[in-house]
Amino acid sequence: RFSTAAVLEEPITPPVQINYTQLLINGQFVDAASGKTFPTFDPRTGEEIAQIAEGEAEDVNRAVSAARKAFDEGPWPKMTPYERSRILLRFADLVEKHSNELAALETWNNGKPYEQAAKSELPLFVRLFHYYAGWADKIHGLTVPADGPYHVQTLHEPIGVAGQIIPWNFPLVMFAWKVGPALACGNTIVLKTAEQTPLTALYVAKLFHEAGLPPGVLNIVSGFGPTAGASLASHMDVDKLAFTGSTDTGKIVLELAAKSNLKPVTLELGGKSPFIVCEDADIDKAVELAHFALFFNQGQCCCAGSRTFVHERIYDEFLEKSKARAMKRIVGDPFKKGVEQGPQIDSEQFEKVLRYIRAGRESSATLECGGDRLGSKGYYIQPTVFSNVQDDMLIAKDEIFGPVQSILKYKDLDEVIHRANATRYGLAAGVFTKNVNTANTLSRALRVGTVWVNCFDVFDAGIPFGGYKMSGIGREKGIYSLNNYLQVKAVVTPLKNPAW
Ligand code: TXE
Repeated sequence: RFSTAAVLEEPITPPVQINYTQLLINGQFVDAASGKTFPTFDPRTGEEIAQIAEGEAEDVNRAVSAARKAFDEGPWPKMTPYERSRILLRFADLVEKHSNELAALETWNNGKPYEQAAKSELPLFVRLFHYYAGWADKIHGLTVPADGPYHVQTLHEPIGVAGQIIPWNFPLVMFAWKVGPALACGNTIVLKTAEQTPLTALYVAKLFHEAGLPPGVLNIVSGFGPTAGASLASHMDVDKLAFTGSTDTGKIVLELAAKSNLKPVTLELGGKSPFIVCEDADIDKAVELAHFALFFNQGQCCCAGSRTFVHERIYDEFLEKSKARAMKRIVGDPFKKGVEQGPQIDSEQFEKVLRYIRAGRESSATLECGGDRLGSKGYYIQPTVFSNVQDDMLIAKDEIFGPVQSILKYKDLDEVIHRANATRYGLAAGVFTKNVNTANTLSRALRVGTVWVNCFDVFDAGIPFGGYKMSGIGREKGIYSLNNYLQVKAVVTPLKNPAW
């Protein structure tokens, strides 16, 4: 039996109101040029919660013009870095003040547990803005020794208008990863939110203006990918594009950027991250961490530990305990205290996850628990565990993006290194061992952007994040993110001015 806290009860009324549903262009909330709107839904019920202005090409044009003007003429790039830093700090403080409402809005629109949003994601959001506010006045170039009588310096300048496209799994955290460094470097922004989760970005953008952000510096266009998103990616007046989402869409936006004005693109894409449990592991701890690595955020994490590799000698015990842990997972209304898992984001993702579960059932893998929807309303899915998973099965190769754990058996380290790397993705990996040599060997051998040793999903502001291979291009967070939003200019001057 699964622990279902409240799936079958009436949904709890969210303790927040929806105040902002229009596009935010040049510091003003405005309707879409077409007057069109689209519904946004509550994943607990599938019911509409609000109508949102639907931005399309013309709105993207308006937003880019506002951002261009704010960059070329506006006070933003001309402010001192310290003045910009203070606005970022004031904004972070305002978000902190409103974090309960924001967490409620995030849960309502996304379905993630309220406690997770309030206690982990909102504090991380605030921390990210504090972190980047700290960078704003520490960005500087170098003096470079030259082979002649020249004084050579580099200036690190903002790149201009940044287009940013974000997904729905962490709407606020993704906003912070993108907006924080871009603004710290003095850029202006047009941000397109995911069509599933437009609400919290509009709310925080309002707070940004209260904190003193000049109009046009941050513009928010809600809307769909093939219209608003594609217009932004192919816009001739956007100087840089940052995208987080699926690998397939990443390829599309990269092509649009190349075919328009060759704007540089950073991509944070999908993954199929291995979580490697070594022979010497404390099994109970490994079970808990592997469970967290996969099921966190309803399994909707690009870096989810979605291939749990377990050494053959501890496999049987690990499996029994993992199954028991999954069956105890508390699934229910994400507003209810103690709930660990809410609904999937929407019907499309819900159906996709169920399709993969069906593929797993039809393969020779063993369904240990779960395997179906939970309740009859909304997008809840039973925590699901497959054992005897083989590398060539669909569930071991594709990103499922749901609460479906695949457990695979291995014999030795060389074998697991080879199998862990035998994927088109390379975003992250988990390693669980007491042996420092094993930890070092695996950390160096795995072709991924992050290795978490005896921990998982540690997302501090300073830690860079991004993928090898088809998991992306570039790094976000930390010092590495600044380079995405800066141009480097070399200035060369003779040491002695020629005698003219
Ligand atoms: O992603 P899309 P979807 C993975 C995950 C999920 C799958 C599909 O496996 O099941 O992707 O999710 C915008 N031009 N991830 O369909 O389409 C879109 O509006 C420009 C992993 O939601 O990539 C949204 O803002 N933009 C991931 C953003 O791209 C376009 C997080 C992401 O949507 C566009 C989410 C276009 N033609 C899903 N088409 C991660 N890396 O964390 C769509 N978009």
